[in-house]
Amino acid sequence: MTSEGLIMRAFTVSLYLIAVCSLGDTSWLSTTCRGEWQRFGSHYFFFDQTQRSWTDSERNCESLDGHLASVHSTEESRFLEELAGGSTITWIGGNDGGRPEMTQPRTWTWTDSTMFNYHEWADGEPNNFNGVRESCIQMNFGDEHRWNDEVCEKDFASICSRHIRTTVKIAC
Ligand SMILES: [Ca+2]
Repeated sequence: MTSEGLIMRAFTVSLYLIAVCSLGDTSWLSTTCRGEWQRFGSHYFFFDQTQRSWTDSERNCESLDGHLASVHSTEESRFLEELAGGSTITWIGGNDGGRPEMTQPRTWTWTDSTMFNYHEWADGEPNNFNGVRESCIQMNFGDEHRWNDEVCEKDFASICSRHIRTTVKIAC
């Protein structure tokens, strides 16, 4: 190859690298474009092993055109349990708003705005353990793999969901 050819080749490679780098952090592409979204009913679900706080997990799901998963039946819960590998403690979208009061009753909501019409708390939960505010819900907790209220700032895996009719920003 001539020196001019080498220069052109280097120029082309540089342009390619600039194009790739200009996309920013593309690590999420591998998690959203490989068919890892699994359908149950009217939603697709995606298990993300990355350890994040509950708030960062919700933000991550929103960046994927969804929310943290809401759960509305035993069947759906078992599906999500299997998706999460059976025993990985995992954030889902339930929270009590982070209000400072510790007393009952606590009002739980889902980040996807669906009704909080189902729950499967582990024995003794939710409990604001040791008097610490635990405003966020995780699944696969304890021997029976049920729900626990936990401190939202702690890092765990998460499950995102999006409605099957949601138009995603990035086509894969
Ligand atoms: Ca708890």
